[in-house]
Parts: sequence; C-alpha cells; structure tokens
Amino acid sequence: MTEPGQRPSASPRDADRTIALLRQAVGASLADRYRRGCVAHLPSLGDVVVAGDLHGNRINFIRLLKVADLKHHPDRHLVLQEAVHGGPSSGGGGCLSYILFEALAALKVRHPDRVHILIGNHEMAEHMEQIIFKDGVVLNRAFDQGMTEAYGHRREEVRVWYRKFIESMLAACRTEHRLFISHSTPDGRWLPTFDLGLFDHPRLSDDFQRDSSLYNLIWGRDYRPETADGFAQLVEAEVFLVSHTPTPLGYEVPNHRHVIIQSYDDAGSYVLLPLDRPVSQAEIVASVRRVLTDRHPDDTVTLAKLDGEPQAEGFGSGETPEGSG
Ligand SMILES: [Mn+2]
Repeated sequence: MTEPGQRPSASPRDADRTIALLRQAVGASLADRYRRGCVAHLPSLGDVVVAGDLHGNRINFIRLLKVADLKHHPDRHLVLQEAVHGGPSSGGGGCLSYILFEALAALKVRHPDRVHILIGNHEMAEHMEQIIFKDGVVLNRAFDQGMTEAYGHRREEVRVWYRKFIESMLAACRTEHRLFISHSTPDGRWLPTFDLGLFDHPRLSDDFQRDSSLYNLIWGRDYRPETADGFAQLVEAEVFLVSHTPTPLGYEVPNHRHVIIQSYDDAGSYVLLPLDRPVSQAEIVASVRRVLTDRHPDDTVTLAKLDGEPQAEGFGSGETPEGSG
C-alpha cells in the first residue's frame, strides 16, 4: 500500500487548528439531518457514491472526491470508511494516515448532510488502543509515531478529539430500498445475541469493547449464505454493501447478498448507485468502477494542499462549507 514518489514530508501541524476542526466535525456528524441513532437513512432521491476501506491512500481519496463531484450534484451522497492505518510512512517511520483521517473530518464539515463516515474496525482499534499487526508492524505504534511527528507534546490533546470524532461516526447507512451499507456484518455465532438497539445509540461511546454488537458488526467476516440471510432478516435488508475483507480485484461477491469493495490500492473501487429505487446485487456489481481509471494532472496539487493543513474550505476548490439545512 505504499505510494512511491508520493511520500509527503511529516510536517508539524497546528494542534489548536486540528482540534477546532475535529470539534466542528463532531458537531456536523451528530447534526447530520439523515442521522437517526448511529445510522444515516439516505433519502429516496439522487444517488450515492460508496467507497470501501481507504487505509491512508490520499490519492484514491482525492480521486473519489473528483468522481463524486458533490459540488455539481446537489442530490448526491458520499459514503467513506476506514481512513486510518496503511498508506505511506514518513522518513521516521510514522504512519501518515492521520492526514487522511483529518481530511475526512474536514470533508464532513464541508458537506455535513451528504458525506457519511462509517466506522471501521481500525478506527475502533485506535479508540480502544487494541493492538493490530500487519506484516509484522504494530499499526497503532506507527500511527502514534505519525501523530507525534505532527503534534509533538500535544499529541494526546489531539487524540482526545480523534476519539470524539470516531464516536460520532456511523455504524451503518441504509437506503429506503433495503440496501444496508456498513463496514462489515456479524458472524453467524453472534447473530443470536446481536443487539439491534446498537443502531439507536446517538453516539458510539459505550460500544468500544470486545464483543459489543458494534465490535461484532464491524469485525465480522462470515459470508455463508445462511448467515447473510439471518442478518438480512434481522435488519430488514436485501443487499449488503461492505468492505473490511481485502479484495485483490477491488470487489468480490461472496454470496447472494453481499458485495465487498475496497478503495485502498490501485485496484481500489467504488460504486455509484441510484437512491430512488431498489438496486439488486447484480446491479451493484455492474456499477463497480476502479477509483484510478482516470487520474488528473492536478491530483498532485490537491495532494500538496491535503498534506499541508486540514481545512474545511475544500481541497483547492475555493469552495465554502455547505449550510447544514
Ligand atoms: Mn476493516
């Protein structure tokens, strides 16, 4: 998941500015007009771009913003997930995915009712300080190192607000036509005790423990048809659009209900779906596109702005935040 030649310098960031941004992002998340409990109920109008795990890939994030083009599509929504862990490192070995994490916060401030951020297990692990390894590297430690390079002795102050932002994320998005979008779905053995009350929680504060329903929702990797049917019945859905499981081709169709997509590497993919009618699993699969199909020459300019400081005023577009009405 490295991006050769696109390695940003680990420049120090202004802790006060970041905290102010995160505070705004938490407010925007909780005031999202489509939010009930910790679920965004998308309206039966317009369309939605859904991305899978981003894992620090800033280039794919920038491409997704261009693809979604929210400015010119007032009835379009954008669903994003799992920014932290992965992507490029600083010279000092710090994980730079905090840049993307803060960019999601900035985007939520800019489009409070149309950008919806799903919680992934890596955000949950950061919140819980639960160690996650990948390829022999402790991802949390690398993430910590990146934050130390950016914020120095103020790292813990910023981290408090990282936690609050994570608590304000969504457990799921759903459409009026029985499409359920979440980071993952629970394993079969967790279904009998799965607490649907999770989705009524106004924010995810008491859910950060092992074997909570949130934990089981976003860590699950059980794609057996009978498990999919069981959860579909439980949440009254037809089709599940998830991420979480690596898919070398960008997407995968493991059973008759799930479509898995990821957005973190060159095969990274997204879907664009209408919201005003039901979409079948086959239609979702047919709509899968690669994020990088058409890169733009100005991507690197946008990237430089992203790496500079997080800001809600947009990434080089000169746009101002939308009202939250
Ligand atoms: Mn995951």
